[in-house]
Amino acid sequence: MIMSPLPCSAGVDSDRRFFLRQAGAAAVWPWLSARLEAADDQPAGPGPDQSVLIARDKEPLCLEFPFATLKDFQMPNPQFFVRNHFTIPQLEVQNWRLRVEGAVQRPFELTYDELRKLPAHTQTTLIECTGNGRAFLTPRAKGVQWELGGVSNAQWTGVALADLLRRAGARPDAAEIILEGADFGEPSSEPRPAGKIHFARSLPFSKARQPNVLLAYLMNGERLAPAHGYPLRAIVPGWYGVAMVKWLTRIIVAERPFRGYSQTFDYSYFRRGPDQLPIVVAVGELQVKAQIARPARGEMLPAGKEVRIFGAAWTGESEVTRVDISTDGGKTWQPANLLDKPIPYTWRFWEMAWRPDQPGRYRLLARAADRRGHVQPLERNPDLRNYLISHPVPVEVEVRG
Ligand SMILES: Nc1nc2c(c(=O)[nH]1)N[C@H]1C(S)=C(S)[C@@H](COP(=O)(O)O)O[C@H]1N2
Ligand SMILES: [Mo]
Repeated sequence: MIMSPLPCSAGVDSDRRFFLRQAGAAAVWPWLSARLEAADDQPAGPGPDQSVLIARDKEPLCLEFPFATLKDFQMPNPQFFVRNHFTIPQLEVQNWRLRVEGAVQRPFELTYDELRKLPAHTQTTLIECTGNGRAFLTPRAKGVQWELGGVSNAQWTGVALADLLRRAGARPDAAEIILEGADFGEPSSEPRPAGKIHFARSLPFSKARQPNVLLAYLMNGERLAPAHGYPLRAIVPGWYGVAMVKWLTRIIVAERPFRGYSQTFDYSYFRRGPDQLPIVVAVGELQVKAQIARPARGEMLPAGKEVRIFGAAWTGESEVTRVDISTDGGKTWQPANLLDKPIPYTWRFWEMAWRPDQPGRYRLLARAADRRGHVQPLERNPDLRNYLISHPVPVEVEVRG
């Protein structure tokens, strides 16, 4: 494959030569070159705090945010949930490259420094794992047993995927963009391909071209931690986490839909057409959803005292416009108060004051709706297999006199 030379890599070299000329004497050369090497060696950001997060899996590492402690709109990096399928690759930016290839006129490769010199964009985006809430499914569904904390929101900074596709001259009739990570291993369940595979996932070209789809190197203003994809990961606003490939090393412009493992045998569900025949679809856009953070499941509350019911709601390519709360297991509903301003692709906090006068057991439910009129389904649709868990999950509390 032919790599076209990049103007900015030439820029780096001439800067360095200029700098060396300024430094002058030959005697300083070994010392200076060691210093320059060290300057290129940008470290990864601080990783997850395992004393705060709930370990759902040690290897590959899966850590849940304790959702009952929710308070920050932007989740501090050490508290952001983690979902890995394989061992975290330990990448060094000096050796790391991003390749853009496939159905393009000008395939190219970027170094980390070259990438950091491209125009940067910032986008606040929520990541939810498609299995979030799985622990509440009956019968038990296979996969990581997330309760409510397979979700977090952060501010991401990086380059627009669209800019790189333009630079490569992606064919306008391309079907999809495949994102490949450096991590690899054997998938844990059948059916699966033989041996080790890399984590890879595609986006339709129409989605990949949106200016808010980023390849991010900063998370809340800090370098990504190795657990979150250092040095580079995809951010796909409005989609489930599985599309936000970490440890990105390759972008392939594909002329046909990509039927890779993580969007066929894994991370897929059934949708009924007008003829009622179930067809397999890859997990993509987020479902509208509200979750109660507090009170927490099993909490004891004093009768006759006001309680604040508090949580968050989010959706895909729309905006949360309504959250309703039931304190009687779904018989009656009252609107919650939506807090702050809606920011697309993030979560919106909400609250409702509740004063339970009678002692007893109460089932609290939250149900969100978005501007398009999508409403959380009250019942679980079994066609969704072990994914897209968006029916309201009851929070049972006890009120004592
Ligand atoms: N390369 C790679 N990217 C990946 C994954 C992975 O295992 N490998 N997991 C995906 C899934 S299923 C989710 S939910 C998100 C989780 O991102 P986080 O660990 O930063 O929270 O990363 C996605 N990107
Ligand atoms: Mo996920």
